[in-house]
Amino acid sequence: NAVLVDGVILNGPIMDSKAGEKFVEEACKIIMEEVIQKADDVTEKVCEWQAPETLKQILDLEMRDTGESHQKLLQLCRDVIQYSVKTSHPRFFNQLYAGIDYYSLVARFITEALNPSVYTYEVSPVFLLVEEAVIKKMIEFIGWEEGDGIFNPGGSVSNMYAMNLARYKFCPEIKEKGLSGLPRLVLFTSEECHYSMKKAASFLGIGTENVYFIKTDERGKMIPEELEKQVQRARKEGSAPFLVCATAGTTVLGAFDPLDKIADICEKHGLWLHVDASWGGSALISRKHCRLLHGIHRADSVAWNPHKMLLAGIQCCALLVKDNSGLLKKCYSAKAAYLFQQDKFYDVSYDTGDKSIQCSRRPDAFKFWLMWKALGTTGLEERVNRALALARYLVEEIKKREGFQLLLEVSKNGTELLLLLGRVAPIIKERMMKKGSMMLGYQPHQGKVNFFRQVVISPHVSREDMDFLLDEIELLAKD
Ligand code: ABU
Repeated sequence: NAVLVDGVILNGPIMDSKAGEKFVEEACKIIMEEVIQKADDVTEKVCEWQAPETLKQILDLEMRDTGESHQKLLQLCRDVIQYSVKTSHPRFFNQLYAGIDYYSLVARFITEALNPSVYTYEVSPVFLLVEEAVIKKMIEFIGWEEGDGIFNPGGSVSNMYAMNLARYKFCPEIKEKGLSGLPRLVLFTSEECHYSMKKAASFLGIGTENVYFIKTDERGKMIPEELEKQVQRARKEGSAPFLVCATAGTTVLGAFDPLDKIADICEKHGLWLHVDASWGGSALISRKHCRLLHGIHRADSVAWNPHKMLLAGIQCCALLVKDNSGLLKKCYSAKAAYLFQQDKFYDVSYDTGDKSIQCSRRPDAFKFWLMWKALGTTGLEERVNRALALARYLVEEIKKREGFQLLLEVSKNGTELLLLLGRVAPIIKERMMKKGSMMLGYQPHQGKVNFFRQVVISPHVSREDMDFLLDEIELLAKD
């Protein structure tokens, strides 16, 4: 008595649950053995470098008409892990994220298994409440009495949200009328800002020429007097300044702009102050280092990524907004009737998804919440303090070591030796990757030749890893 519809038998499920469960179990065992248990093992390689053409052969990327056996799939899982970069390795220093936090990892396993989308209370009751609680706590650390916020896929997106929100506040009619008829809008940010500023200006139709880059001092901090001059210049040109974006923790130098002085200028000229604290925001958790962000409570919006210094797992990025009168929702809502019905049986103010430019959205706040519950604020604070103390240790070691120089002490007018040294960094990088001993990023910057940017985050990193880093650079560059 099989039921056939369009030639398809509909009796019983098409999926073999028992086999599926077994596959998950075996794959989890591989994850446990190959990733989690090896996370703090410095005898393991950070990466097993292969050229793209070779890797294509190794991985068997072809998708065929017939499915592969579980045995083959488990081997593929092993291969994927083997040839992927181990960002949890204590010697992965390449980006502004690193290491492993076991609690946020479990939170990610839970959300991957539950597969929720955070837009309405009816499908995400727990995760919506968790997001609300986390945003409230982050707002507390910024120093606002109240506020609003939303978790986004990346700091770049948070910055774009803020830019659009500032513009909406400046000219709310833009939501319906669009860009035509608007004056030339201008925003200000430092020449050390994240490149997402340019992307957002271009994407939002503001135009990259209307981003005025403010000069920075020798440490990479925005010079407030230069900001004042540029705001006046924009006004003289007849354009309409509407936003200043300060940075708390610049991407390359890690500089913190002087927020209090910048806030004074914003107040004087009636400009929205956004702080891109994607990198440095986590210093707010540390009583010792929160002074780096002194004045942040005067910002109108803040981007803060706990996936960076706090290890909440990519991606975990919040845009926080001081306004608590519903500006975020007014700016972004589209009131889709099929999703955000107003006559539901529960309090629809918990259907917060319409504040987002996304529809489907991941429950990113949950991994931060579970980690915060596990470690407490003091555990998070310890994480920040240790990372900064290790960075301090490295600075002192570099000062002592012959053949090494701190970037801030290198002159801008490259001598021949410096230019030659600039060619060494890519060679050292190639050698470290092929050996798999560590990963560290290099870049040229504002007229200075290639140098290494050392990022310290993971609690698995110790003083010995800092010593190793310097010894290994010396070893790799000895010829
Ligand atoms: N905002 C992303 C930073 C990427 C990096 O430099 O590691």
